[in-house]
Amino acid sequence: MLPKLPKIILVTGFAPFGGEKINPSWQIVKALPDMMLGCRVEKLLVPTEFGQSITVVTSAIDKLKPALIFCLGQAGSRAAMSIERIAINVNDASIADNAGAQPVDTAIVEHAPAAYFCTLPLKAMMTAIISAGVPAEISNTAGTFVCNHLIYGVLHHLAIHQSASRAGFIHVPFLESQILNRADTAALSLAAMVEGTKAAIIAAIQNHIDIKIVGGKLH
Ligand code: PCA
Repeated sequence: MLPKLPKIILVTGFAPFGGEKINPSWQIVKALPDMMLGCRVEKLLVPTEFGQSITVVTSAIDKLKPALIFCLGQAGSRAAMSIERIAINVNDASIADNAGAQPVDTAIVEHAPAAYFCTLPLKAMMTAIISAGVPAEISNTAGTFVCNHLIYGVLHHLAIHQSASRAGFIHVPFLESQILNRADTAALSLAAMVEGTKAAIIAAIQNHIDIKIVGGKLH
């Protein structure tokens, strides 16, 4: 019997923050095709805000019931597309979010696990991105700002609802247009990051029935 492919894939990107005019994550998401390997690609713009980001994405998950969830965010200090391995139960913001909130050393969810592993096939995605000619790496920290907050909230939501959906996070470098006045900072083109993201999504769909990474939680 042929494996049943996921029908809906949710891909999210963030609004600009920290004084930037654009956020490459949403530019990439907007440029993705609407169908990939027979799956419908749902695209969602997420506010760069503690709390609200989780509400917006978990509401979409409840409505759409996507089999695979890819959250993207900007990490301006990075030179490669970074596939996150883990989300930790900590908010520790060094700048305010877009609603003015700046939580320091707080839990994302009180009395919840210290961390969750992302449940997408990290290595297959990394290999696929590199094969598309785009730099990629596995990252062992998504930071402690809104990106880590969102993916922790998503993985916690899936865990408490015993959902079979799988979720992960890709941090992306700046776009070239964002580094014009800081030439020593890394950047990638939009075209490259769209190709890299497409390759990662295709790899995850193809691995959907044979995921090597075992999702779990750390206490
Ligand atoms: N990057 C931030 C939040 C929104 C985004 O695109 C982060 O890395 O936490």
